Amino acid sequence: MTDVPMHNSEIAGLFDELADLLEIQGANAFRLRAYRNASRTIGSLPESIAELAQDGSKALQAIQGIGKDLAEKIVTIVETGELPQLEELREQVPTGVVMMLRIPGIGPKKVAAIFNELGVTTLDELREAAEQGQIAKLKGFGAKTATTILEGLDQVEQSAQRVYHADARPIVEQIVAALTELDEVTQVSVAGSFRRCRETIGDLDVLATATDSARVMDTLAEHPLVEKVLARGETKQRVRLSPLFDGIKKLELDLRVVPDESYGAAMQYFTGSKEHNIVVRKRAQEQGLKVNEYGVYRGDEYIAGASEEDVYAALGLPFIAPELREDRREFDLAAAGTLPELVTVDDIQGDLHMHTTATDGQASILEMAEAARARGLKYIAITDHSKRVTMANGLDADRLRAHWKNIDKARAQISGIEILCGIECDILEDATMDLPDDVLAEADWVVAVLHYGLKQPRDQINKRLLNAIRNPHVSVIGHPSGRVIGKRSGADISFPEMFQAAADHGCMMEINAHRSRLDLNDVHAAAAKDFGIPIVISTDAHSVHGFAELQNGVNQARRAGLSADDVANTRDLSDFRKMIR
Ligand code: DGT
Ligand code: CA
Ligand code: CA
Repeated sequence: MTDVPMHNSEIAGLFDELADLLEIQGANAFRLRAYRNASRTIGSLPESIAELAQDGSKALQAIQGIGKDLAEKIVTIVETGELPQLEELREQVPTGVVMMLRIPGIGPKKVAAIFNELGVTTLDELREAAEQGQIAKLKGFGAKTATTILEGLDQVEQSAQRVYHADARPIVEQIVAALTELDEVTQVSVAGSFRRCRETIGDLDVLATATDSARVMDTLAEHPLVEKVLARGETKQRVRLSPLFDGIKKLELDLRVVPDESYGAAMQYFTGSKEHNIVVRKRAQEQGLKVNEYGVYRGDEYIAGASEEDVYAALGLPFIAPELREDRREFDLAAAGTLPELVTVDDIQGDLHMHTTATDGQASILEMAEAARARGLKYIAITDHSKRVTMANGLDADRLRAHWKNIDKARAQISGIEILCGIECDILEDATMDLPDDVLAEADWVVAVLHYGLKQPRDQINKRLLNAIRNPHVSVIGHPSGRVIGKRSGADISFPEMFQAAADHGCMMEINAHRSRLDLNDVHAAAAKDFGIPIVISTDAHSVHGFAELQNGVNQARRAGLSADDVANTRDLSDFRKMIR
């Protein structure tokens, strides 16, 4: 058994959990902030904290924001896999109570009141208490809070079960790599929703072909990321993985070892989606064929199954990219011979949404540009926040103009990458822009966004978006819905109206690539393409590591059926500039 060091994200998750638990217990804000900042720092560091910790707590203290106390805690975590203080808190505060923190609009103080005064310890009990009017009666709560809780509960219960695709990726990659190394293994692949690149993953599905299936299953069972074997058969195993981030989400993984001649059929079957497979099976039946996870058959005769291409070909279909397999329009496109060649991350030449230390980013203009260039990008737009976002030290007109001067200076200091002077400008609640038109007119690139008042009625949301779209200085609508996956639903938008206006006025639409946003989503991005609106995939990077999010946005674009041509920032800068109105 190899010793895989703890992921930074796992360690970060423990500090988040610590802060949550302490907050419910009413700990002072200063301590909480220290733990939350530590979590953020650790989560965004490129080097392995676990490896640094092997040199002792002194090495860790060299990291900005990590003091003696934190450093010692990290060493304990890395050496023992746990933190005694956290174990104690977990015993004092039930998991169900911690989960209440995820209900939008319900902070730790309210959670503490629910726990201490009503003795409510699970989400089910909370629902009951809200439905029976006990919540509304609590001091400082009222009927409105009870409603907020009931609405939020549905969301929390769903999201608690699912993990962001990008969070699952490093985990499943390690496991696949460990299995691939075995001599007895010939092929390993991930199937299921992970392969289809859904924005969240319920569980992982891994397929392998091997000369010795017991050896494959033993290896998985002993993998450091596997916490428990839940079930094991001759060729099938289900395991629970170590907690990912917050001690709540534990991914489970199904491993299936299949014969060579069934590998393609199994990949096809277990990649899904269920809805896609139903159509595939119906198609087979219409041709007098049968398709299952073992192969394609005519009567008892095996026709195909070794590769997915063979399986689709046997049914008279071209290969359909996994991202498109949702029974949306993939079969129509296949029939018409117009399945798109999907955009890839290598097609992307520019990143048009990012932050620097001028507002809430962690790196300077030049550092961001260097990091972008190192990733092969040819141009970026620096888009710091406008003044309404006081929390992020948003820029007013004077500071913005000074910032743009600094961008000009940075431009002169770096070659091989172009930097556009941009701004992420809030569309205010009253539907005006946060900065005057004469300022916006000076920008190379304006990302207009909703941050506040997301819960306004549809009419007002529409008015805000349409005003922004009609503003000739606005280049793109950033994260249009404002949702945070599993945590906050987006604004109530009339998408057809918004897209029609964007198409009429030459305003682009963003797919924000951050794992928790992915906004536009797949369905809406496909609709935007139908309107002929150029899509921009941008990372919204807040540090030099943020560029890695690009893959998530590209995944979402692929699920929307976008080709490189549909994505504006696949063009070189001169062609891209021509597309900015
Ligand atoms: P998830 O895990 O909720 O994110 O979504 P999936 O799509 O990975 O679903 P999962 O893990 O339940 O099953 C993996 C694939 O196996 C699924 O996409 C299609 C296939 N599959 C599973 N159960 C059925 C079934 O009852 N009928 C059909 N046709 N296919 C199934
Ligand atoms: Ca799955
Ligand atoms: Ca599964």
